Amino acid sequence: MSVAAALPLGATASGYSFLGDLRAFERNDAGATASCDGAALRLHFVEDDVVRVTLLREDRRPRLLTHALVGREPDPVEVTVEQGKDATVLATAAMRVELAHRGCRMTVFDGAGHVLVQDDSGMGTGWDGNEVRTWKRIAGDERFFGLGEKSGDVDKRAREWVMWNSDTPGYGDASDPLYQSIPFFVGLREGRSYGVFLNNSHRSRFNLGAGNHRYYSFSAEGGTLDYFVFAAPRIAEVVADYTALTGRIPMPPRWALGFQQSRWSYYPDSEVLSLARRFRERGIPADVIYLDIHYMDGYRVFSWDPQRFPRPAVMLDELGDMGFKPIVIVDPGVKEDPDYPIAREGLAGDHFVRYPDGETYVGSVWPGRSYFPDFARAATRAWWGGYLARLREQGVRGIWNDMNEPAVWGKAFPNEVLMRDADGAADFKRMHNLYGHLMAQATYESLRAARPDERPFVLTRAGFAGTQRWSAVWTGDNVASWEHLQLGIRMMIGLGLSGAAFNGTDVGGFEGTPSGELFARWMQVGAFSPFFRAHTAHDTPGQEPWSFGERIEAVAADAIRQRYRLMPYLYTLFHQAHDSGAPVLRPLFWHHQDDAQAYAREWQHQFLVGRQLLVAPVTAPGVALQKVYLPAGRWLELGTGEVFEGGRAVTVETPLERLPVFLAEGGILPSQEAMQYVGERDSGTLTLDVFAGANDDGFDLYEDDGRSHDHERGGYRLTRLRAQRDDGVLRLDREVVHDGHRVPARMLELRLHDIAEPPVELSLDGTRLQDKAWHHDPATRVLSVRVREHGARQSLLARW
Ligand code: NBV
Repeated sequence: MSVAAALPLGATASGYSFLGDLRAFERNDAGATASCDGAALRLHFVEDDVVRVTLLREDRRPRLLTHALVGREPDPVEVTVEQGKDATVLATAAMRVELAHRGCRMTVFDGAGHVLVQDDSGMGTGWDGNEVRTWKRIAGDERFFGLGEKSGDVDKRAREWVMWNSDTPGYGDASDPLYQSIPFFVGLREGRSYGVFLNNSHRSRFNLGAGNHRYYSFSAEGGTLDYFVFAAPRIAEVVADYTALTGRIPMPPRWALGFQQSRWSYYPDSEVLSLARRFRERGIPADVIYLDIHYMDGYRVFSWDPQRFPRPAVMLDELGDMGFKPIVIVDPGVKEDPDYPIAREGLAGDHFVRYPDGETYVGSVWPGRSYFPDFARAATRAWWGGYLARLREQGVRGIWNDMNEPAVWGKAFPNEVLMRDADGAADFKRMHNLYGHLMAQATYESLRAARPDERPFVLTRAGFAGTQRWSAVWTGDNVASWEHLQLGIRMMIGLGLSGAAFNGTDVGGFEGTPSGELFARWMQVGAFSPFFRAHTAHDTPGQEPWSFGERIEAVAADAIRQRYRLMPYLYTLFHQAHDSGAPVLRPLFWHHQDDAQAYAREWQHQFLVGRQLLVAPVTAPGVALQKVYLPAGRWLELGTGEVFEGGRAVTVETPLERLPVFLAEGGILPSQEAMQYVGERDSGTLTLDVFAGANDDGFDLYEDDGRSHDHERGGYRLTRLRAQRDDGVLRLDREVVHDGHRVPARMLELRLHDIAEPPVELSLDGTRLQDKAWHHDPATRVLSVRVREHGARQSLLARW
């Protein structure tokens, strides 16, 4: 006997009450409200393929969260409604929602009629006190990805995940929750994807088939059950829809893609400067040096230690002259100190969070007893931002927000404390998960207001859905172990699938000390991570590229140089993330959704960087031979020029010096010469590695000035690069399709791969090229051609 038959719907012997039968149905513009026994369900289509589901309880005033959403006016969606005897169906061009009248149970179908999300027929939607929850039928093959910064496998199934921002130093694969809360996942059933975003900042729980075989569920300890279902059959579209709703990364300053060096902490100023010089003397590219908490005077935010940093502006200037962009840490805790102007001003301006009785909250953290700014208040964000602007004036180029879960000693920031946003006061049950998000907003917005022509750079440890609009994220206090190198890759994949495209790990590991081998392998991964920063704790030896002897230094420097060479490619991928929400670092299944092997645990530490680069890093010690899975198609290993047939696993040699990276057939990879720092000089040459073949996917190269917001007004150049090859003819086309940014004159170095013989004829735009303009190397099978980039269109033709 089914439970539904045994228990009358809407009544229960457990603490939960369940939504009951349909009583009334009211249609409105882009959806409808169903009044059911116990509560109402509002269904509102925000896109053809996105429906918002909101539970309106009779005994609770709905207070919908706005912080995660970009709040753009949705396009009107055409919705048809068909009321049947047992069910009512709402349909758009892309999806269908069926509401069974019995128990108001909901099923979401894609446009072709496949079930994507289905309420559990027995439980559906329910509540118990403040807790709200919904239960969905789980399919045998259902997989779950995303959920932001989470431990575990890439597939999150069979665990229960909690959203509650937590300071978790030295976390492990079983630890949860961690620093950030992104209540969004991508589901996959029978190869078709969908997504769910729970728009609720209270402590929430995602049970993805843990401890049961019947359902997955998501719940929140308070607030309104308010969630979005994305009905897009391709994972990339689900993430595009989710990021249309919660926002996408701003274009970062181009230097932020460079290598970043950190430790807790570099001081005094002479040490910081000698670190900078060391990079330049050794010729190892780097763009950023971080100052961790020791730069401050007694950990007072916005102060400088007068002994360690007597003349900060001078030091910052010198760093700037060497091409470094200094970034300082800014923690939220403000020292309770009557002689400290920030504390005094904060109290006078009512900028700190308070208990319900009005007493200012004091918790202990680095500075000792501290107050905490109320970043929900626009006035507080502006006040805080004034100090950030001063740091910028002194020569600080970016802000690193730490401890903003918020963390306090004792790990129990009180829930009764209040924040005040435009909607009124709310306690930390609601605001806790938003604290880092609002601090990042304060930071980004004030830096941008202070320098309207400059792109801010913000890094945050805590965050929520939507934080990507303001800040890059890193995965907190990881550990120098091989397990963490692997976990870090899985976390970057999860973050990327959750809108947080600009993410990375502490390369080398924060806690503990890596072996030289681990450091080298991690640097190789770092070079392909969106955010590339080496960082370590205060009680460990340095983790600079040269800290592990000559051989490791050479490997680390190579990895960094490769990063700088690939800058034109990587920068374009950041633009893709900005434009469509596509992660920079992608799981194999992002582009190979129908390939079962792309989901296999065995390959989950391989990843794609953009569509055409597949990286198969070594993530264990002593691996001289690595098995690599290559999806269907042909792949060119960049280091060796060897071509592999995909759709199978291959074995490649992996001495420490080698990171296996493969270029997909049809791919065109732009690169430039390595420099000491981003923008050190004009490159003079754009290199294109071309692996022409059966498809002509090519690449659309994006370029802009790398620092201003002109790109928002069309100030960029987009160049379409395509290659075609069949029957003894290879054709390479370059076409400028948007010309809003002037690129300095340069040469094109074309490296056509997998070419066995020299061509009998080679021409550019119909004119035969002289012999000295090209060279064929039979050993590497590369045909190199050097031509001047010229005009809006160029076409190279080779014949054999
Ligand atoms: O500011 C010191 C550290 C910092 O280096 C690290 O990256 C953060 O995640 N910070 C945590 C505070 C130390 C807590 C043990």
